Amino acid sequence: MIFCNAARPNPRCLRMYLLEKRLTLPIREIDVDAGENRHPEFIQHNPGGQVPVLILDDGFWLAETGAIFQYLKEKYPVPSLLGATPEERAETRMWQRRIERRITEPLYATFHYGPVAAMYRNRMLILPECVPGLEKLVHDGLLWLDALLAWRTVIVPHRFTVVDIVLYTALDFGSRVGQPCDNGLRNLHAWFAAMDNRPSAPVSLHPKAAVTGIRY
Ligand SMILES: N[C@@H](CCC(=O)N[C@@H](CS)C(=O)NCC(=O)O)C(=O)O
Repeated sequence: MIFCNAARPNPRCLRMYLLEKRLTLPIREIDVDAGENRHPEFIQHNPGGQVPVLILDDGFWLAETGAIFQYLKEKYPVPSLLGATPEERAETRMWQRRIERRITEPLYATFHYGPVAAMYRNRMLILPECVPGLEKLVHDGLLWLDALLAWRTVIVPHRFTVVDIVLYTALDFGSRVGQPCDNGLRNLHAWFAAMDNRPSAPVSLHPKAAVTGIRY
């Protein structure tokens, strides 16, 4: 297996997952700034044109963090950051989808359509006019989550899961690219501080983070 890595938040999410699972994989660095992930040889294997990708031993390119988490959980079941039973895994997937739909996907789209629109214009459809609405969506999602976190310390009740990693890496990134969390969201900030204290949080940062100051 080879992990196609980059200085970006979704690859960081996979790095943190691997650290929590105590797994080490050979790494191939992809230069996303230079558009290496959009070259024909990359696209031919991964039409989504994005990172991370896991190149499996049979040569298949597996993209999408959710699919990669699932695959690695099946290969290396313990510790399971998805759940120990079919019910727990389904519950984790349910929360992951909610967090992606309400928070992380609009947060990343705000980044693509805003500060880096010029770099991404020839890669994807850029809709700058959507930024104000997307920002409202993210805020609404965070408000919703803040209320839920009054009753628990992790997103999926009673279990630290991959969903905490998905949200933490997105919000940490957002904090440095013009999307800080509202200070009034106290439960969310307490949850974030606990995530930030996990040993995997600093170790999962890409070496480029020390140069750019961006948390990816
Ligand atoms: N849904 C995908 C999202 C992956 C994604 O957004 N990757 C970004 C980096 S965080 C990327 O490759 N951006 C560069 C590009 O689109 O050219 C996943 O979960 O893996």
